[in-house]
Amino acid sequence: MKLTGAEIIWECLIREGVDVVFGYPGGAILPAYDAMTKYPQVHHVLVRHEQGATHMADGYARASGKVGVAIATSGPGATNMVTGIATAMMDSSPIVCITGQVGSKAIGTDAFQETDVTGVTIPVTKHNYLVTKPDDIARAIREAFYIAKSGRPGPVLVDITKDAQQLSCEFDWESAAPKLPGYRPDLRALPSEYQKALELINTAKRPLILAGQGILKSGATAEVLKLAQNANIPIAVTLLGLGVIPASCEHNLGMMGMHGEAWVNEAIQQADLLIALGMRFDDRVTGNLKTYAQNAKKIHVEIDPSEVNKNVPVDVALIGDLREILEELLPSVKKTTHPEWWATINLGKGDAAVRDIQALPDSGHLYAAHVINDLCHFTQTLKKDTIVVTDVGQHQMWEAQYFRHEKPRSLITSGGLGTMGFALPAAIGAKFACPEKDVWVVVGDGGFQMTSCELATAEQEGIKVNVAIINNSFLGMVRQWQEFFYDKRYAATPITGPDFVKLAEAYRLKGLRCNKRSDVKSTVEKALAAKETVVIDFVVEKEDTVFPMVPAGAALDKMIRRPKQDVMLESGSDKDWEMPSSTLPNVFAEAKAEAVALNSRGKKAAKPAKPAKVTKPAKPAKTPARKAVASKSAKSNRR
Ligand SMILES: Cc1cc2nc3c(=O)[nH]c(=O)nc-3n(C[C@H](O)[C@H](O)[C@H](O)COP(=O)(O)OP(=O)(O)OC[C@H]3O[C@@H](n4cnc5c(N)ncnc54)[C@H](O)[C@@H]3O)c2cc1C
Ligand SMILES: Cc1ncc(C[n+]2csc(CCOP(=O)(O)OP(=O)(O)O)c2C)c(N)n1
Ligand SMILES: [Mg+2]
Repeated sequence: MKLTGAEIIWECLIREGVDVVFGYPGGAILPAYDAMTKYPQVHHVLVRHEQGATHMADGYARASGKVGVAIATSGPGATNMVTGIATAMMDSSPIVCITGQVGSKAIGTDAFQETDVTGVTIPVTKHNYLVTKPDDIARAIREAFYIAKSGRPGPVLVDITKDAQQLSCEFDWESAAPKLPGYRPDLRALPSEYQKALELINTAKRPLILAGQGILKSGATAEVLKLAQNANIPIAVTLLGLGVIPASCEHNLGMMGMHGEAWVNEAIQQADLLIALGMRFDDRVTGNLKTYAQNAKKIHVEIDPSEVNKNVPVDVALIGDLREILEELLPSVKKTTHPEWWATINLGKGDAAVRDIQALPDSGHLYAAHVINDLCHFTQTLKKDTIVVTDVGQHQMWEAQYFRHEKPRSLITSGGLGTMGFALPAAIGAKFACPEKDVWVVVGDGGFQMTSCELATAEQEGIKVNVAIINNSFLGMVRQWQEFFYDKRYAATPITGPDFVKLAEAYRLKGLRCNKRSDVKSTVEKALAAKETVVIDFVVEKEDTVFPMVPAGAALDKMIRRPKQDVMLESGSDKDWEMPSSTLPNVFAEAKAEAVALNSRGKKAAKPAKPAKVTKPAKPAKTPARKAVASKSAKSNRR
């Protein structure tokens, strides 16, 4: 059958099972848009910025497990996609981006809207193609889908010149099957490594599973739980592993890493065996590599050989698909109980385990943790199948700490690139993937302003997502680093914004505001009852801090904990909040000295200094004082 290149694009997408694409038109992609009118079975979502298209495709992919598709024109359209492509790359999300390119004869002439987008995206794509002939379009698209979803998933870009879209050729789907002799996504682990792994698992006294996003990609939740149950092994999860192992699973200790649970990081440092399953030892997870889990042997089960021995040297590497590897291992794993190891871990929880913020008396102030804890509680008691999509910052970490994810794909967040502006468009993509689910956006007042234009996309499409803005009038996570490591000089972190309620209304959507904990429930109920997208401005305490925290470069168990006498939670006064140095645990000073030394000079950490004197900050413009709130019973809310 003879078709134009533009028609072949849509024929291929349909055969790949695509029913929705996210895009924005322009000159070099116009033939493809024109041909689109003949293919009503593919729904096109007109975004407001091409970055939004890539995040929507990414959110769609993460929510559904299928490949998400984004389309844009050449030049600025294509370069606007780069952040979304890099975001997908870092978190192994399968998306295919199709871009128009100037005519093949004009390539290299600095033609109007010409950018070498395959050149630009080499480091942030799993693979990319420049297609200059209609005959090559079908194979490029078929290979793009195959590469995006096989092995370790990732983004693939197909850049198609305008003349390749306009010219015609014979279209034969069958003969355009992928031909990729050098691509080996189906690696198999060596039998000798299985033996070594079994020996370590069956003889370990203090084993710990590190559960990552690879479990989700492999669909291996059941196998991981079986391993944990058979040998009674505790599990620590990464940020991207949240939900992959249910929060209520008795073996699940919680999140590891920079803002993970203190007892989880302590368990990692005390373990004699780490079994890393589909996680890549990110620096947010390991802290200082020189001091990381020094007493532990390490087994790494990983599909991408380039991840093995990259950050953490391991004793055994099982390279291949996690589920297949665990199916092979499980029958030979001995039943054990490890009672002493569990007793040590439970001891480590200590008072930090007591953090039922719901039980705290209402002081009249609203904390982000309240909002997220209550949101989790209300959506779960309503038995709503909910997906939460977070942006990047403090609210992201509070969501990870206080929302209890029970199901895989119930949390979507930008982990590796940490892309502010991700949440709203990714949530729109997730809603297209799962229209039957409630989709909540948890976003900071800073990040929301980066891509809030996509509210118009939600309105035009008539789809509903619920947006919870955690509005602290600060670029909160950066402010927190300034608080700890830059003597509270809040340079460029106080941030204003529009009236978010009026903004929502301007988009013909619903806007709500909540600044009291007692109003959270009714606000959530109102949001759920509305048919349209709802934007809620949760006005929270401005200078709250995410505890615990491992300063960048510090050892994993050198965590900054909420001080025992937390002035913010316990004082009755209304004065500016200041952390008195006398109340700082020594570990704060040690960790801070270590981090500052590593950060500023790239040298070894200096000897732990005396607790640093924390000076009172100059008051930034428009940043009202941190209020002292809550009663003595707030002591139990330590992390
Ligand atoms: C502000 C901020 C703070 C953060 N703080 C923390 C923190 O405190 N704790 C934390 O954990 N993270 C934190 N992160 C996230 C962190 O940066 C990483 O994104 C995250 O730790 C990566 O998790 P992962 O290794 O499980 O997932 P990924 O990065 O997705 O890695 C998954 C691994 O699984 C492998 N894989 C994929 N498919 C398969 C398969 N079929 N079989 C076997 N292997 C497979 C992949 O090759 C990859 O190596 C933070 C991020 C931000 C933005
Ligand atoms: C695109 C982008 N720019 C800058 C950053 C650096 N950064 C990380 S968190 C953060 C602050 C986020 O502020 P906000 O969205 O208000 O969330 P909060 O931390 O206050 O919850 C910044 C600027 C980033 N991650 N992404
Ligand atoms: Mg903020």
